[in-house]
Amino acid sequence: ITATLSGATTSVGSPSGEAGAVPLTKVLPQPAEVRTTAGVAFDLESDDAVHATGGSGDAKAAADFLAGLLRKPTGYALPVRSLAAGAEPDGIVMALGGNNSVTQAEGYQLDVTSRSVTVRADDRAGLFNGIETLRQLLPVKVERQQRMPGPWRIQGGRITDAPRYGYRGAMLDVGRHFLPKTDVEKYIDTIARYKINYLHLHLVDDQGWRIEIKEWPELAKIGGSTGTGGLLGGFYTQEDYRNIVQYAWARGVTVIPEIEGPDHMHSALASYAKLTCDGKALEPYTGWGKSPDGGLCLDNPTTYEFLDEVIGEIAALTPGPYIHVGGDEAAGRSQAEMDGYFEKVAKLVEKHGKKVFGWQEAAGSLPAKSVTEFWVPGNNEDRIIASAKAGGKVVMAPAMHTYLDQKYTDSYPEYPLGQTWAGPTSVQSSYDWKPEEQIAGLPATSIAGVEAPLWTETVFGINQAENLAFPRLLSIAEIGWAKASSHDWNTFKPRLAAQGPRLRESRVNYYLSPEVPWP
Ligand code: TNX
Repeated sequence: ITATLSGATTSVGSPSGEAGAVPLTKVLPQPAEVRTTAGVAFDLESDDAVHATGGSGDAKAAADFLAGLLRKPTGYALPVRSLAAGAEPDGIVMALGGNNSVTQAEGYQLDVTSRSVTVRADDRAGLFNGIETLRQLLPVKVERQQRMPGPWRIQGGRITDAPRYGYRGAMLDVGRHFLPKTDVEKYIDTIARYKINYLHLHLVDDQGWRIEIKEWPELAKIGGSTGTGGLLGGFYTQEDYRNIVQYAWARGVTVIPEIEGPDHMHSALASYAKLTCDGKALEPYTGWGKSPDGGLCLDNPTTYEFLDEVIGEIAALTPGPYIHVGGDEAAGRSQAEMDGYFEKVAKLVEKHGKKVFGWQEAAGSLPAKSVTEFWVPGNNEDRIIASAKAGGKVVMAPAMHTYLDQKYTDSYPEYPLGQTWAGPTSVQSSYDWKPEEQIAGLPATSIAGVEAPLWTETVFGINQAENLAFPRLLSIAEIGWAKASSHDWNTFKPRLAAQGPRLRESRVNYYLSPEVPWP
Protein backbone atom coordinates (compact mmCIF):
# COMPACT_ATOMS: atom_id res chain seq x y z
CA ILE A 1 0.00 0.00 0.00
CA THR A 2 1.62 3.20 -1.13
CA ALA A 3 0.33 6.69 -0.78
CA THR A 4 1.34 8.48 -3.96
CA LEU A 5 1.11 12.21 -4.21
CA SER A 6 2.59 12.07 -7.69
CA GLY A 7 -0.30 9.83 -8.69
CA ALA A 8 -2.69 12.75 -8.44
CA THR A 9 -4.01 13.21 -11.95
CA THR A 10 -5.34 16.68 -11.41
CA SER A 11 -4.55 19.57 -9.15
CA VAL A 12 -8.20 20.46 -8.76
CA GLY A 13 -8.97 18.01 -5.97
CA SER A 14 -12.13 18.03 -3.94
CA PRO A 15 -12.45 21.44 -2.26
CA SER A 16 -12.21 19.87 1.17
CA GLY A 17 -9.74 17.19 0.09
CA GLU A 18 -10.22 13.65 1.35
CA ALA A 19 -11.47 14.54 4.84
CA GLY A 20 -13.97 11.99 6.08
CA ALA A 21 -13.54 9.55 3.21
CA VAL A 22 -13.22 5.82 3.94
CA PRO A 23 -9.58 4.73 3.46
CA LEU A 24 -9.12 2.52 0.38
CA THR A 25 -7.55 -0.10 2.62
CA LYS A 26 -10.79 -0.68 4.56
CA VAL A 27 -12.35 -3.00 1.99
CA LEU A 28 -13.38 -6.61 2.75
CA PRO A 29 -12.32 -8.89 1.12
CA GLN A 30 -8.95 -7.21 0.86
CA PRO A 31 -8.17 -6.06 -2.70
CA ALA A 32 -5.01 -7.24 -4.40
CA GLU A 33 -3.50 -3.77 -4.88
CA VAL A 34 -4.39 -0.40 -3.42
CA ARG A 35 -2.84 2.97 -4.23
CA THR A 36 -4.14 6.03 -2.44
CA THR A 37 -3.91 9.45 -4.07
CA ALA A 38 -3.39 11.66 -1.05
CA GLY A 39 -5.36 14.89 -1.00
CA VAL A 40 -7.76 13.80 -3.76
CA ALA A 41 -11.37 12.72 -3.39
CA PHE A 42 -14.50 12.44 -5.52
CA ASP A 43 -17.76 13.92 -4.27
CA LEU A 44 -20.91 12.43 -5.74
CA GLU A 45 -23.34 15.24 -6.46
CA SER A 46 -26.99 15.65 -7.36
CA ASP A 47 -26.32 16.27 -11.05
CA ASP A 48 -23.99 13.30 -11.57
CA ALA A 49 -24.88 10.45 -13.91
CA VAL A 50 -23.81 6.81 -14.05
CA HIS A 51 -22.33 6.10 -17.47
CA ALA A 52 -22.07 2.73 -19.14
CA THR A 53 -19.67 1.90 -21.93
CA GLY A 54 -18.73 -1.27 -23.80
CA GLY A 55 -20.16 -4.75 -23.67
CA SER A 56 -23.54 -5.95 -24.80
CA GLY A 57 -25.84 -4.65 -22.11
CA ASP A 58 -23.78 -5.85 -19.16
CA ALA A 59 -22.21 -2.44 -18.51
CA LYS A 60 -25.67 -0.91 -18.57
CA ALA A 61 -26.98 -3.60 -16.19
CA ALA A 62 -24.12 -2.86 -13.80
CA ALA A 63 -24.75 0.88 -14.07
CA ASP A 64 -28.46 0.32 -13.35
CA PHE A 65 -27.60 -1.82 -10.33
CA LEU A 66 -25.24 0.79 -8.92
CA ALA A 67 -27.61 3.69 -9.57
CA GLY A 68 -30.36 1.64 -7.89
CA LEU A 69 -28.21 1.24 -4.79
CA LEU A 70 -27.34 4.92 -4.61
CA ARG A 71 -30.62 6.63 -5.44
CA LYS A 72 -32.43 5.99 -2.15
CA PRO A 73 -29.78 7.14 0.32
CA THR A 74 -28.55 10.08 -1.79
CA GLY A 75 -31.92 11.19 -3.09
CA TYR A 76 -30.16 11.99 -6.41
CA ALA A 77 -31.68 11.15 -9.80
CA LEU A 78 -28.46 9.47 -11.05
CA PRO A 79 -29.62 8.81 -14.60
CA VAL A 80 -27.90 5.97 -16.43
CA ARG A 81 -26.38 7.09 -19.73
CA SER A 82 -24.25 5.43 -22.31
CA LEU A 83 -20.84 6.95 -22.80
CA ALA A 84 -19.42 7.13 -26.29
CA ALA A 85 -16.07 5.38 -26.63
CA GLY A 86 -13.25 7.83 -26.03
CA ALA A 87 -15.48 10.47 -24.40
CA GLU A 88 -14.10 12.27 -21.36
CA PRO A 89 -15.62 10.63 -18.27
CA ASP A 90 -17.37 12.75 -15.70
CA GLY A 91 -19.28 11.22 -12.78
CA ILE A 92 -19.39 7.45 -12.40
CA VAL A 93 -18.39 5.17 -15.28
CA MET A 94 -18.88 1.43 -15.75
CA ALA A 95 -16.56 0.37 -18.54
CA LEU A 96 -16.58 -3.13 -19.90
CA GLY A 97 -13.81 -4.55 -22.04
CA GLY A 98 -10.83 -3.00 -23.76
CA ASN A 99 -8.22 -0.57 -22.56
CA ASN A 100 -7.66 -1.97 -19.12
CA SER A 101 -4.98 -3.73 -17.19
CA VAL A 102 -7.30 -6.34 -15.68
CA THR A 103 -7.25 -9.56 -17.61
CA GLN A 104 -8.00 -12.06 -14.86
CA ALA A 105 -11.58 -13.34 -14.76
CA GLU A 106 -13.81 -11.38 -12.38
CA GLY A 107 -11.11 -8.73 -11.88
CA TYR A 108 -11.63 -4.99 -12.02
CA GLN A 109 -9.82 -1.72 -11.75
CA LEU A 110 -11.32 1.16 -9.81
CA ASP A 111 -10.02 4.65 -10.42
CA VAL A 112 -11.11 7.57 -8.30
CA THR A 113 -10.09 11.08 -9.32
CA SER A 114 -11.66 14.38 -8.36
CA ARG A 115 -13.74 14.27 -11.57
CA SER A 116 -14.75 10.66 -11.94
CA VAL A 117 -15.05 7.19 -10.51
CA THR A 118 -14.39 4.51 -13.10
CA VAL A 119 -14.83 0.76 -12.76
CA ARG A 120 -13.16 -1.14 -15.61
CA ALA A 121 -13.48 -4.85 -16.13
CA ASP A 122 -13.29 -7.46 -18.85
CA ASP A 123 -16.36 -9.37 -17.74
CA ARG A 124 -19.71 -8.76 -16.12
CA ALA A 125 -18.60 -10.28 -12.82
CA GLY A 126 -15.68 -7.84 -12.67
CA LEU A 127 -18.02 -4.86 -12.88
CA PHE A 128 -20.17 -6.22 -10.07
CA ASN A 129 -17.10 -6.85 -7.93
CA GLY A 130 -15.94 -3.29 -8.56
CA ILE A 131 -19.36 -1.98 -7.52
CA GLU A 132 -19.25 -3.87 -4.23
CA THR A 133 -15.84 -2.36 -3.52
CA LEU A 134 -17.07 1.11 -4.41
CA ARG A 135 -20.05 0.65 -2.11
CA GLN A 136 -17.75 0.00 0.85
CA LEU A 137 -15.79 3.16 0.04
CA LEU A 138 -18.88 5.32 0.40
CA PRO A 139 -19.97 6.42 3.89
CA VAL A 140 -21.91 3.87 5.99
CA LYS A 141 -25.11 5.87 5.48
CA VAL A 142 -25.13 4.63 1.86
CA GLU A 143 -26.81 1.50 3.24
CA ARG A 144 -29.79 3.48 4.57
CA GLN A 145 -33.10 2.97 2.84
CA GLN A 146 -34.01 6.64 3.29
CA ARG A 147 -32.58 9.89 2.06
CA MET A 148 -29.49 11.10 3.93
CA PRO A 149 -27.50 14.35 3.63
CA GLY A 150 -24.16 14.31 1.77
CA PRO A 151 -21.30 14.62 1.32
CA TRP A 152 -20.85 11.36 -0.61
CA ARG A 153 -17.09 11.41 -0.69
CA ILE A 154 -14.79 8.73 -2.06
CA GLN A 155 -11.06 8.69 -1.42
CA GLY A 156 -8.93 9.20 -4.53
CA GLY A 157 -6.68 6.43 -5.79
CA ARG A 158 -6.64 3.17 -7.69
CA ILE A 159 -7.61 -0.36 -6.72
CA THR A 160 -6.57 -3.21 -8.99
CA ASP A 161 -8.19 -6.41 -7.91
CA ALA A 162 -8.98 -10.02 -8.82
CA PRO A 163 -9.95 -13.08 -6.82
CA ARG A 164 -7.66 -15.81 -5.56
CA TYR A 165 -10.32 -18.46 -6.33
CA GLY A 166 -13.10 -18.51 -8.92
CA TYR A 167 -15.48 -20.31 -6.55
CA ARG A 168 -16.63 -18.47 -3.43
CA GLY A 169 -19.79 -20.08 -2.16
CA ALA A 170 -22.43 -19.91 0.51
CA MET A 171 -24.80 -22.82 1.08
CA LEU A 172 -28.28 -22.49 2.53
CA ASP A 173 -30.06 -25.61 3.78
CA VAL A 174 -33.72 -24.84 3.18
CA GLY A 175 -34.55 -28.54 3.60
CA ARG A 176 -34.39 -28.85 7.39
CA HIS A 177 -36.30 -25.63 7.93
CA PHE A 178 -37.80 -23.70 5.09
CA LEU A 179 -36.76 -20.10 4.44
CA PRO A 180 -39.22 -18.02 2.42
CA LYS A 181 -38.11 -16.50 -0.86
CA THR A 182 -37.73 -12.98 0.52
CA ASP A 183 -35.41 -14.27 3.26
CA VAL A 184 -33.25 -16.07 0.71
CA GLU A 185 -33.11 -12.83 -1.26
CA LYS A 186 -32.01 -10.91 1.82
CA TYR A 187 -29.26 -13.49 2.34
CA ILE A 188 -28.21 -13.03 -1.30
CA ASP A 189 -28.05 -9.25 -0.78
CA THR A 190 -25.58 -9.73 2.05
CA ILE A 191 -23.33 -12.39 0.54
CA ALA A 192 -23.05 -10.49 -2.76
CA ARG A 193 -21.53 -7.54 -0.91
CA TYR A 194 -18.54 -9.68 -0.01
CA LYS A 195 -18.05 -11.01 -3.54
CA ILE A 196 -19.50 -14.45 -2.81
CA ASN A 197 -20.38 -15.59 -6.33
CA TYR A 198 -22.24 -18.91 -5.79
CA LEU A 199 -25.31 -19.69 -3.73
CA HIS A 200 -25.63 -23.44 -3.21
CA LEU A 201 -29.26 -24.18 -2.33
CA HIS A 202 -29.71 -27.45 -0.47
CA LEU A 203 -33.28 -27.92 -1.72
CA VAL A 204 -33.98 -31.43 -0.50
CA ASP A 205 -33.36 -33.43 2.65
CA ASP A 206 -35.03 -36.06 4.83
CA GLN A 207 -37.16 -33.46 6.60
CA GLY A 208 -38.34 -31.49 3.60
CA TRP A 209 -38.63 -31.22 -0.18
CA ARG A 210 -38.59 -27.54 -1.10
CA ILE A 211 -39.09 -27.20 -4.85
CA GLU A 212 -42.17 -27.72 -6.96
CA ILE A 213 -41.70 -30.45 -9.59
CA LYS A 214 -44.51 -30.43 -12.14
CA GLU A 215 -44.24 -34.12 -13.03
CA TRP A 216 -44.11 -35.11 -9.36
CA PRO A 217 -46.46 -32.71 -7.56
CA GLU A 218 -46.66 -34.67 -4.30
CA LEU A 219 -42.97 -33.95 -3.60
CA ALA A 220 -43.74 -30.35 -2.71
CA LYS A 221 -47.22 -31.06 -1.39
CA ILE A 222 -46.35 -33.88 1.00
CA GLY A 223 -42.55 -33.75 1.15
CA GLY A 224 -42.65 -29.98 1.53
CA SER A 225 -45.30 -29.91 4.20
CA THR A 226 -43.08 -30.23 7.23
CA GLY A 227 -39.61 -29.59 8.66
CA THR A 228 -37.31 -30.64 11.47
CA GLY A 229 -39.26 -30.97 14.72
CA GLY A 230 -42.43 -30.61 12.66
CA LEU A 231 -41.84 -26.89 12.15
CA LEU A 232 -41.33 -24.55 9.22
CA GLY A 233 -42.40 -26.51 6.22
CA GLY A 234 -42.86 -24.90 2.84
CA PHE A 235 -41.61 -25.00 -0.71
CA TYR A 236 -40.76 -22.75 -3.64
CA THR A 237 -43.00 -22.78 -6.66
CA GLN A 238 -41.02 -22.93 -9.88
CA GLU A 239 -41.84 -19.25 -10.27
CA ASP A 240 -40.38 -18.50 -6.80
CA TYR A 241 -37.24 -20.43 -7.67
CA ARG A 242 -36.90 -18.58 -10.97
CA ASN A 243 -37.21 -15.30 -9.08
CA ILE A 244 -34.48 -16.33 -6.64
CA VAL A 245 -32.16 -17.34 -9.48
CA GLN A 246 -32.83 -14.05 -11.23
CA TYR A 247 -32.40 -12.00 -8.06
CA ALA A 248 -29.06 -13.68 -7.44
CA TRP A 249 -27.88 -13.23 -11.03
CA ALA A 250 -28.71 -9.53 -10.89
CA ARG A 251 -26.19 -9.29 -8.02
CA GLY A 252 -23.46 -11.39 -9.57
CA VAL A 253 -24.42 -14.62 -7.77
CA THR A 254 -25.00 -17.96 -9.54
CA VAL A 255 -27.39 -20.45 -7.96
CA ILE A 256 -26.39 -24.12 -7.66
CA PRO A 257 -29.40 -26.31 -6.83
CA GLU A 258 -28.77 -29.50 -4.87
CA ILE A 259 -30.87 -32.62 -5.26
CA GLU A 260 -29.53 -35.05 -2.64
CA GLY A 261 -29.02 -38.77 -3.03
CA PRO A 262 -28.79 -41.64 -2.61
CA ASP A 263 -29.52 -40.87 1.08
CA HIS A 264 -31.19 -37.94 2.89
CA MET A 265 -34.20 -38.57 0.62
CA HIS A 266 -36.89 -39.47 3.14
CA SER A 267 -39.11 -36.57 2.02
CA ALA A 268 -39.33 -38.04 -1.50
CA LEU A 269 -40.03 -41.54 -0.16
CA ALA A 270 -42.83 -40.10 1.98
CA SER A 271 -44.35 -38.43 -1.09
CA TYR A 272 -44.52 -41.40 -3.49
CA ALA A 273 -45.15 -45.05 -2.68
CA LYS A 274 -43.73 -46.07 -6.05
CA LEU A 275 -40.29 -44.77 -5.04
CA THR A 276 -39.82 -47.17 -2.13
CA CYS A 277 -38.56 -50.74 -2.38
CA ASP A 278 -41.74 -52.25 -0.93
CA GLY A 279 -44.20 -49.93 -2.64
CA LYS A 280 -45.40 -48.32 0.61
CA ALA A 281 -44.92 -44.60 1.19
CA LEU A 282 -43.04 -43.65 4.37
CA GLU A 283 -44.47 -41.42 7.07
CA PRO A 284 -42.91 -37.93 6.86
CA TYR A 285 -39.74 -37.61 8.93
CA THR A 286 -39.31 -34.74 11.38
CA GLY A 287 -36.40 -36.00 13.52
CA TRP A 288 -33.19 -34.03 14.00
CA GLY A 289 -30.56 -36.42 12.65
CA LYS A 290 -30.29 -38.27 9.39
CA SER A 291 -33.32 -40.49 8.72
CA PRO A 292 -32.42 -44.18 8.91
CA ASP A 293 -34.98 -44.87 6.18
CA GLY A 294 -34.15 -42.03 3.79
CA GLY A 295 -32.15 -44.06 1.25
CA LEU A 296 -33.41 -44.27 -2.33
CA CYS A 297 -34.25 -47.75 -3.61
CA LEU A 298 -31.36 -48.29 -6.02
CA ASP A 299 -32.83 -51.38 -7.71
CA ASN A 300 -36.13 -49.69 -8.47
CA PRO A 301 -36.22 -48.40 -12.08
CA THR A 302 -38.71 -45.71 -10.99
CA THR A 303 -35.88 -44.13 -8.97
CA TYR A 304 -34.07 -43.19 -12.18
CA GLU A 305 -37.19 -41.99 -14.02
CA PHE A 306 -37.85 -39.81 -11.01
CA LEU A 307 -34.29 -38.44 -11.00
CA ASP A 308 -34.37 -37.86 -14.74
CA GLU A 309 -37.54 -35.79 -14.53
CA VAL A 310 -36.56 -33.91 -11.38
CA ILE A 311 -33.10 -33.09 -12.73
CA GLY A 312 -34.63 -32.18 -16.09
CA GLU A 313 -37.04 -29.68 -14.57
CA ILE A 314 -34.41 -28.18 -12.26
CA ALA A 315 -31.88 -27.91 -15.09
CA ALA A 316 -34.42 -26.07 -17.24
CA LEU A 317 -34.97 -23.54 -14.43
CA THR A 318 -31.27 -23.05 -13.70
CA PRO A 319 -29.07 -20.99 -16.03
CA GLY A 320 -25.93 -21.71 -13.96
CA PRO A 321 -23.59 -24.50 -15.05
CA TYR A 322 -23.89 -26.89 -12.08
CA ILE A 323 -26.28 -29.26 -10.40
CA HIS A 324 -25.19 -30.57 -7.01
CA VAL A 325 -26.13 -34.23 -6.63
CA GLY A 326 -25.34 -34.68 -2.94
CA GLY A 327 -23.76 -37.94 -1.90
CA ASP A 328 -22.95 -37.10 1.71
CA GLU A 329 -23.25 -39.44 4.66
CA ALA A 330 -23.94 -42.52 2.59
CA ALA A 331 -22.54 -44.75 5.32
CA GLY A 332 -23.55 -48.36 4.81
CA ARG A 333 -23.55 -48.07 1.02
CA SER A 334 -20.94 -50.20 -0.73
CA GLN A 335 -18.50 -48.58 -3.12
CA ALA A 336 -20.18 -50.49 -5.96
CA GLU A 337 -23.57 -49.05 -5.00
CA MET A 338 -22.16 -45.52 -4.85
CA ASP A 339 -20.37 -45.94 -8.19
CA GLY A 340 -23.46 -47.39 -9.85
CA TYR A 341 -25.80 -44.73 -8.52
CA PHE A 342 -23.60 -41.76 -9.37
CA GLU A 343 -22.72 -43.06 -12.80
CA LYS A 344 -26.43 -42.99 -13.63
CA VAL A 345 -27.10 -39.65 -11.94
CA ALA A 346 -24.12 -37.98 -13.59
CA LYS A 347 -25.34 -39.14 -17.01
CA LEU A 348 -28.72 -37.55 -16.27
CA VAL A 349 -27.13 -34.27 -15.21
CA GLU A 350 -25.01 -34.21 -18.35
CA LYS A 351 -27.95 -35.19 -20.52
CA HIS A 352 -29.76 -32.11 -19.22
CA GLY A 353 -26.79 -29.92 -20.08
CA LYS A 354 -25.25 -29.36 -16.67
CA LYS A 355 -22.00 -30.16 -14.87
CA VAL A 356 -21.85 -32.33 -11.78
CA PHE A 357 -21.11 -31.15 -8.28
CA GLY A 358 -21.15 -33.53 -5.29
CA TRP A 359 -20.09 -33.99 -1.68
CA GLN A 360 -16.72 -35.62 -1.05
CA GLU A 361 -18.20 -39.09 -0.48
CA ALA A 362 -19.11 -39.12 -4.19
CA ALA A 363 -15.55 -38.33 -5.37
CA GLY A 364 -14.36 -41.08 -7.67
CA SER A 365 -17.92 -42.19 -8.35
CA LEU A 366 -18.59 -39.01 -10.32
CA PRO A 367 -17.07 -38.25 -13.75
CA ALA A 368 -13.44 -37.17 -13.63
CA LYS A 369 -14.13 -33.50 -14.34
CA SER A 370 -16.69 -32.98 -11.57
CA VAL A 371 -16.42 -30.66 -8.61
CA THR A 372 -16.44 -32.29 -5.19
CA GLU A 373 -17.00 -30.55 -1.92
CA PHE A 374 -14.75 -31.42 1.00
CA TRP A 375 -16.30 -31.12 4.48
CA VAL A 376 -14.73 -33.68 6.80
CA PRO A 377 -11.12 -34.89 7.05
CA GLY A 378 -10.14 -38.48 6.48
CA ASN A 379 -13.09 -39.57 4.37
CA ASN A 380 -12.55 -40.81 0.80
CA GLU A 381 -9.48 -38.56 0.46
CA ASP A 382 -7.60 -40.97 -1.85
CA ARG A 383 -10.41 -40.80 -4.33
CA ILE A 384 -10.66 -37.01 -4.03
CA ILE A 385 -6.95 -36.78 -4.85
CA ALA A 386 -7.21 -39.28 -7.72
CA SER A 387 -10.12 -37.43 -9.32
CA ALA A 388 -8.33 -34.11 -8.86
CA LYS A 389 -5.34 -35.57 -10.71
CA ALA A 390 -7.72 -36.61 -13.47
CA GLY A 391 -8.97 -33.03 -13.87
CA GLY A 392 -11.54 -32.71 -11.10
CA LYS A 393 -11.85 -29.69 -8.83
CA VAL A 394 -12.39 -29.44 -5.10
CA VAL A 395 -14.31 -26.87 -3.08
CA MET A 396 -13.13 -26.54 0.50
CA ALA A 397 -15.79 -26.41 3.20
CA PRO A 398 -14.06 -27.94 6.25
CA ALA A 399 -16.78 -28.29 8.89
CA MET A 400 -14.71 -27.08 11.83
CA HIS A 401 -14.03 -23.74 10.14
CA THR A 402 -16.82 -23.11 7.66
CA TYR A 403 -19.97 -24.74 9.10
CA LEU A 404 -22.06 -21.77 10.04
CA ASP A 405 -24.47 -23.86 12.12
CA GLN A 406 -21.75 -24.39 14.71
CA LYS A 407 -21.86 -22.25 17.85
CA TYR A 408 -19.35 -19.41 18.20
CA THR A 409 -18.75 -20.53 21.77
CA ASP A 410 -20.16 -23.40 23.77
CA SER A 411 -20.67 -21.29 26.88
CA TYR A 412 -24.43 -21.03 27.19
CA PRO A 413 -26.26 -18.61 27.42
CA GLU A 414 -23.54 -16.45 25.90
CA TYR A 415 -24.38 -18.07 22.59
CA PRO A 416 -27.66 -20.00 22.51
CA LEU A 417 -27.95 -20.92 18.82
CA GLY A 418 -26.41 -23.72 16.80
CA GLN A 419 -24.72 -27.07 17.22
CA THR A 420 -21.30 -28.07 18.55
CA TRP A 421 -20.25 -31.29 16.80
CA ALA A 422 -17.65 -29.59 14.57
CA GLY A 423 -17.07 -26.55 16.74
CA PRO A 424 -17.41 -24.34 18.59
CA THR A 425 -16.16 -22.12 15.77
CA SER A 426 -15.05 -18.70 16.87
CA VAL A 427 -14.76 -15.88 14.36
CA GLN A 428 -11.00 -16.33 14.51
CA SER A 429 -11.35 -20.05 13.81
CA SER A 430 -13.52 -19.31 10.78
CA TYR A 431 -10.60 -17.25 9.48
CA ASP A 432 -7.59 -19.26 10.66
CA TRP A 433 -7.34 -22.04 8.10
CA LYS A 434 -5.80 -22.58 4.70
CA PRO A 435 -7.59 -24.21 1.75
CA GLU A 436 -4.32 -25.76 0.55
CA GLU A 437 -3.70 -27.48 3.90
CA GLN A 438 -6.94 -29.44 4.18
CA ILE A 439 -6.05 -32.57 2.20
CA ALA A 440 -2.45 -33.74 2.23
CA GLY A 441 -1.31 -34.57 -1.30
CA LEU A 442 -4.03 -32.64 -3.11
CA PRO A 443 -2.52 -30.44 -5.84
CA ALA A 444 -3.22 -26.80 -4.92
CA THR A 445 -4.21 -26.08 -8.52
CA SER A 446 -7.22 -28.35 -8.20
CA ILE A 447 -8.80 -26.22 -5.49
CA ALA A 448 -11.69 -24.32 -7.08
CA GLY A 449 -12.38 -22.32 -3.97
CA VAL A 450 -14.23 -22.27 -0.67
CA GLU A 451 -17.77 -22.50 0.66
CA ALA A 452 -19.57 -21.82 3.94
CA PRO A 453 -22.62 -24.06 4.44
CA LEU A 454 -25.45 -23.13 6.76
CA TRP A 455 -27.30 -26.26 7.89
CA THR A 456 -30.59 -25.48 9.53
CA GLU A 457 -31.71 -28.26 11.88
CA THR A 458 -31.28 -25.71 14.69
CA VAL A 459 -32.07 -22.60 12.68
CA PHE A 460 -35.51 -20.99 12.63
CA GLY A 461 -35.85 -18.11 10.20
CA ILE A 462 -33.61 -15.48 8.72
CA ASN A 463 -32.75 -13.70 11.98
CA GLN A 464 -31.11 -16.79 13.42
CA ALA A 465 -29.56 -17.65 10.05
CA GLU A 466 -27.96 -14.21 9.87
CA ASN A 467 -26.69 -14.39 13.43
CA LEU A 468 -24.86 -17.64 12.72
CA ALA A 469 -23.64 -16.61 9.28
CA PHE A 470 -22.39 -13.12 10.04
CA PRO A 471 -19.68 -12.20 10.62
CA ARG A 472 -18.13 -15.67 10.01
CA LEU A 473 -19.16 -15.82 6.37
CA LEU A 474 -16.99 -12.74 5.84
CA SER A 475 -13.96 -14.78 6.92
CA ILE A 476 -14.73 -17.34 4.23
CA ALA A 477 -15.27 -14.56 1.67
CA GLU A 478 -11.87 -13.13 2.57
CA ILE A 479 -10.12 -16.50 2.28
CA GLY A 480 -11.74 -17.11 -1.09
CA TRP A 481 -10.86 -13.73 -2.53
CA ALA A 482 -7.77 -12.20 -0.93
CA LYS A 483 -4.17 -13.13 -1.69
CA ALA A 484 -2.80 -15.84 0.57
CA SER A 485 0.13 -13.54 1.39
CA SER A 486 -2.18 -10.98 3.00
CA HIS A 487 -3.72 -13.51 5.40
CA ASP A 488 -3.38 -12.02 8.89
CA TRP A 489 -5.99 -12.08 11.68
CA ASN A 490 -4.67 -8.83 13.15
CA THR A 491 -5.15 -6.83 9.97
CA PHE A 492 -8.36 -8.68 9.10
CA LYS A 493 -10.04 -7.87 12.43
CA PRO A 494 -10.33 -4.08 11.99
CA ARG A 495 -11.59 -4.49 8.41
CA LEU A 496 -14.17 -6.94 9.70
CA ALA A 497 -15.14 -4.55 12.48
CA ALA A 498 -15.73 -1.79 9.93
CA GLN A 499 -18.45 -3.92 8.32
CA GLY A 500 -20.50 -3.97 11.55
CA PRO A 501 -22.19 -0.59 11.04
CA ARG A 502 -22.84 -1.43 7.37
CA LEU A 503 -24.51 -4.71 8.30
CA ARG A 504 -26.53 -2.92 10.96
CA GLU A 505 -27.73 -0.25 8.53
CA SER A 506 -28.87 -3.08 6.27
CA ARG A 507 -30.79 -4.73 9.15
CA VAL A 508 -28.58 -7.81 9.10
CA ASN A 509 -28.78 -9.51 12.50
CA TYR A 510 -25.07 -10.27 12.82
CA TYR A 511 -23.51 -11.59 16.02
CA LEU A 512 -21.69 -8.93 18.04
CA SER A 513 -18.83 -11.27 18.80
CA PRO A 514 -16.54 -9.96 21.55
CA GLU A 515 -13.58 -11.10 19.43
CA VAL A 516 -14.14 -8.25 16.97
CA PRO A 517 -13.35 -4.60 17.87
CA TRP A 518 -16.67 -3.25 16.57
CA PRO A 519 -16.71 0.53 16.33
C1 TNX B 1 -23.51 -33.05 8.40
S1 TNX B 1 -22.15 -31.96 6.09
C2 TNX B 1 -24.29 -33.09 7.25
C3 TNX B 1 -25.59 -32.41 7.23
C4 TNX B 1 -25.96 -31.90 8.60
C5 TNX B 1 -24.77 -31.22 9.23
C6 TNX B 1 -25.09 -30.58 10.55
C7 TNX B 1 -22.91 -32.88 5.33
C8 TNX B 1 -22.49 -32.96 3.95
N1 TNX B 1 -23.87 -33.55 6.02
O1 TNX B 1 -26.57 -33.27 6.73
O2 TNX B 1 -26.99 -30.97 8.44
O3 TNX B 1 -23.78 -32.19 9.42
O4 TNX B 1 -24.05 -29.81 11.02
